[in-house]
Amino acid sequence: MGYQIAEENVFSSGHSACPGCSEALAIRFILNTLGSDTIAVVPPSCIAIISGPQPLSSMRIPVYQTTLEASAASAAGIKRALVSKGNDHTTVVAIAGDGGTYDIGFQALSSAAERQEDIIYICLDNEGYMNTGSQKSSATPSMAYTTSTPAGKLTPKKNIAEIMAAHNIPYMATATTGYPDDLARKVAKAKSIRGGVRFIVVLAPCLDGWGIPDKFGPRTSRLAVESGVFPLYEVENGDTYTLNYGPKGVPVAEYTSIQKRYRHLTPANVTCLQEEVDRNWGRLQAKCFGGRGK
Ligand SMILES: Cc1ncc(C[n+]2csc(CCOP(=O)(O)OP(=O)(O)O)c2C)c(N)n1
Ligand code: SF4
Ligand SMILES: [Mg+2]
Repeated sequence: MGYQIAEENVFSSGHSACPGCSEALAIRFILNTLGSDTIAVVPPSCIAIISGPQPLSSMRIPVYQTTLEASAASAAGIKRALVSKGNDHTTVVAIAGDGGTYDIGFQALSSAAERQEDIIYICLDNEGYMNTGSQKSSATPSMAYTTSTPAGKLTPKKNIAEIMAAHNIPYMATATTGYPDDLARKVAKAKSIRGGVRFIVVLAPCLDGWGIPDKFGPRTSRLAVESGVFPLYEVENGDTYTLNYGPKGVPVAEYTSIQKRYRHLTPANVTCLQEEVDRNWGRLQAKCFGGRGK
C-alpha cells in the first residue's frame, strides 16, 4: 500500500507556473507533507515564480526569497535563529532548482552539510536553468539540447545524489513527481530525522525546456525511472543504500523519443546514452547490493 499524501492546503492554486509544471506539483506534495509549521527558503528559479510575490504567494507559509548562491546558508541561519529563540519545532526547508543546487548554490549546501545544519534541502531538478530560458546546468544530461548547448551537451550529468551522500548526511534520497507517494514518504522521513542536512533531489520534467506536452510531466518522470535514467533510492548516513524503484526494461529510446530536447539524436547517439545509463545502473546496483546485482 502506498504512502497517504496529506492535503493540508499549504499550497494553493492560481500560481503563475506553466499549466502542468512538475515543479508546482512537487511543491504541492512537499508542502502538504511538511505541514504549516514550516518556513521555506527559495532562491531565484521557477520555484520563486510559483511561490510568487507576497502577499499573493501560493505557498501558505512564510517564504524567504534568498540569492541563488545562498539557499542552504539562509535556511541554516533561519533555523539557528528559531532555536535560539526557543523554537525547536518549526521545519526549515530550502527548495531550490538544479542551477541553484548543483552549480551556483553548491558551496553553501556543501558547507551546511559539513556543519550538520538542521535543515531539509530539496532540489527540484529540471535539468537546466529554465526560468531564464533553458540554459544548460551541470544537471543537464549528455547530449540534451539547451539554448546554450544547441548541438547537445557534451558532458554527462553531475551525480549530485552521490556527492551529497558522500557528505555522510543522515538522509539522501532521489524522488520524482511520477511517484508522488514515494516522494511524500521521503519528505516525511526527512522531516522525522532531527539534525543534519536531509537532502532530496526530485526529478521535475520541464514542459518548455524538455519539449513535452502539458500533460506529460508525470509520464515522462515515470519513464525516467522505468528506463533506469533516474533510479529512485535512499542513502542513510552515507552508506546504507535502499533501492525503491529501478529500471523495468524500458529502453532509453522510449524516454528520449517523447522529448524535443533529444530530437537531434541519431540511433548511434541513443545507443551511447543507453550504455551510459547501463553503466550508472551497474554502479548503483553494486552500492545497493554489494556488487551482487539484482
Ligand atoms: C548569481 C546569479 N546568477 C544568475 C542569476 C539569474 N537567474 C535567475 S533564475 C535563474 C535560473 C535558475 O535555474 P534553476 O536553479 O535550475 O531553477 P529553475 O528556473 O530551473 O526552476 C538564473 C540563472 C541570478 N539570479 N543570480
Ligand atoms: S518553464 Fe518549466 S519549470 Fe518553469 S514554470 Fe514552466 S514548466 Fe515549470
Ligand atoms: Mg532548473
